[in-house]
Amino acid sequence: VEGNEGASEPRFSEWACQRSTPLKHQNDFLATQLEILQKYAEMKDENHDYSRALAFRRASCVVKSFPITVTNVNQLNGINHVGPHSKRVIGELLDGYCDEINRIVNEEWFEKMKMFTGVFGVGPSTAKKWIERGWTSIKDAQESTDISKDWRVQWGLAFHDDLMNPVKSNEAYRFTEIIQTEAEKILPGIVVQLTGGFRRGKHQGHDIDILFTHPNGEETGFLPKLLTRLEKLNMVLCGSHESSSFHEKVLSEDFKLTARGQLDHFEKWLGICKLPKDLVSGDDAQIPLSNGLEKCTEIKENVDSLDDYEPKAKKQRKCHGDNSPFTIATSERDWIARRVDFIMSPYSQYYYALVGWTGSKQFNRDLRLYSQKVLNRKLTSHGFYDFTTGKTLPANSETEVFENLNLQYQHPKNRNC
Ligand code: DGT
Ligand code: MG
Repeated sequence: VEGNEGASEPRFSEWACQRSTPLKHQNDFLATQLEILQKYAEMKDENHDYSRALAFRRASCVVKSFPITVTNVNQLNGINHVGPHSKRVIGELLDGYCDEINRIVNEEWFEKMKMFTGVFGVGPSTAKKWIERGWTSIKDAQESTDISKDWRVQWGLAFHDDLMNPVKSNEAYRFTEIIQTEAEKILPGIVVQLTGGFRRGKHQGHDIDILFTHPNGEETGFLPKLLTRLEKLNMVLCGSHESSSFHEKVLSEDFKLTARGQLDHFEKWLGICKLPKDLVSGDDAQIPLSNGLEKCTEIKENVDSLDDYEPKAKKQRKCHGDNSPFTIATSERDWIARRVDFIMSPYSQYYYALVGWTGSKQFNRDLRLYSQKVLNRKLTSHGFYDFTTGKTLPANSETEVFENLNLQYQHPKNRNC
């Protein structure tokens, strides 16, 4: 631990980015309960301040990386980020009953909020409006004619049954293999990296995040071509392409560290893909990876569902979701809908992007706050900016990102704050 060399008992750092936070740890119950309070505070928050929510998240993060099982709240005395409220809750939980959490988990409003915000494209404010309309189920939203025009919400509702089913890690790996194969055909030398929770060793997640880069800087136009190819393979349901909005200023501009994290400026495609069912349900040992791809090409194209993707379109933003969503019963199709994010990073920013897109969100928040407060530098997924010299520090590996930050390297599996 930094600043404590030679000491027999390493100090428990106040910075999560200086601690190891594995997926499996010994304080799972406490962490889960504190995250209920975080979620509830996030949903209740009318001013988009999130400081209350973040306080619970930081406390959860502490117990996740705490070296021993917490059996007595006094073990947390003097530990930063476990404030009086979190401490009281932990004490009550350890005594066997926390009235505050008990009330929250039994609150109908909270159940509905969790249900509605689970829909792709639906945030707390939309969910609140739906509750105010008296809707009590996803079906109410699906059957309404007065629904958001947002393509994500429309398609999210149409395929909610699929999307609420977590993506498994083997699915994510197999899909990445398909993408790797197709990407390599389009642009030899392209780097294809599965990121997000799966890179941190999670066994399931809500989406598949894939980061691309090209060492020779030949990536321009790649994502539209990849999407065209995936459409030919009938693997695209809907999505939206965003051009890069990066400019030098974003490296140095002031930024707000919110609970929602900070949006980056990479070229990206966010959407819903169709994954062949055998890719989803298949046993690792029995189905060779290539099968998934062959199966895809066999699926009859659904021409009604998609516009041609036009890479040369004048529009900066092309949205497959401009089409009306359709529904097909799960039993009548041989694919499952999955949320997918494709992100393209220039090679010079790649390792910062990799750290950013590997997450966790809380690990990133902490890294960025640490850069700002301790180093007076700005860290984003695009680089690491020094306010005093006005320069950015390059990184040629993930290890170098940590070195630049003067931090001990944390393996992705230990970034599960
Ligand atoms: P999941 O999918 O529920 O298992 O959880 P994660 O950890 O994969 O989270 P996800 O998919 O929302 O995002 C992956 C990581 O990428 C996460 O650490 C935050 C980061 N990220 C997501 N969207 C953005 C964005 O728009 N800008 C930036 N800078 N980072 C983002
Ligand atoms: Mg993810």
